Amino acid sequence: MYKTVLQKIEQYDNIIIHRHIQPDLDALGSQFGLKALIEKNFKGKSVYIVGDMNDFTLFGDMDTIDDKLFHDALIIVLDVAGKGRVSDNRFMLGKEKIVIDHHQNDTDFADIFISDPSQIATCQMLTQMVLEENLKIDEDIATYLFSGLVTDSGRFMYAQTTYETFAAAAFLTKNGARIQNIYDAIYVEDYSSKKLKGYFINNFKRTENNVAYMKNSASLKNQYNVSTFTISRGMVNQMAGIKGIPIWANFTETDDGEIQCELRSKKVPIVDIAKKYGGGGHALACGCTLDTWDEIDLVLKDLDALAERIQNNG
Ligand SMILES: [Mn+2]
Repeated sequence: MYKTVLQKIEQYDNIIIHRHIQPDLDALGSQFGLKALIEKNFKGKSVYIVGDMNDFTLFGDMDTIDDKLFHDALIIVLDVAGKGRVSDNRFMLGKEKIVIDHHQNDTDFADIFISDPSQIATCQMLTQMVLEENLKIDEDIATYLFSGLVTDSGRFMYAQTTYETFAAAAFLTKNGARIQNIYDAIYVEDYSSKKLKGYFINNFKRTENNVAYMKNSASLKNQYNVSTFTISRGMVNQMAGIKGIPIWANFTETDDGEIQCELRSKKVPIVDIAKKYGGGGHALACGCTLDTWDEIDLVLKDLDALAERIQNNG
């Protein structure tokens, strides 16, 4: 599956690696990991990583590069398949574009699309590429790839955690992944985020059929001195794991007045509801962006109707 990717890398001198906006550790881990993999396994390649940054700075910074570099470059986009969520839109200037992604989304721009929604992380896909193609690896690469594996699997807890996930973890650990460094970064939290969790747990609401939800105004982030991302993606699972709650949703107003929706479900797929409102993602973990507060109630209505059907089917 990955042979064409390696053949393309062989053909280009300049390679630019992108991933989705608001990167999580699977986006960053796969991005830093693939850069280091190319540098270790190919000679004479210039590899760059670009995109927005947030609180995850444990691996270092992105590269600052000139527009000119894109014209004769191979573009590799990781952990996202749709144009709209790729960070640094100069990827469209590239000569050829490869997407490697594990989300359940189609691509609207890639020349080569390596897609496998059965995999829990893009970092797991890249680890399989290393194994299948016998690529050289070192402690840094193992650490980058482990970070995406452990976080996208919810610390090896989500349903899509498979034999392949543990096989990848074993292989990366054997090759020197600095697990403790990653855990130090992901298990320590600051005061304000801990307080924010308390706010969530104490204030979330339920629909008639037990869809848990929160509506957050843009000012909440100033109140707790955190980012929109911390509230939106970071807090949605404060409503997870509650008996009798099959679906939970987090609606967060951005500074631009849009509403970021994070939707989660225990068992029954909800991604079609996300898609109905222009979003996407995984079957059980997905999202969309709304223009107005009023639309939140439409999404909630759809989720509640689904929750009712779940209830009636036992
Ligand atoms: Mn991912």
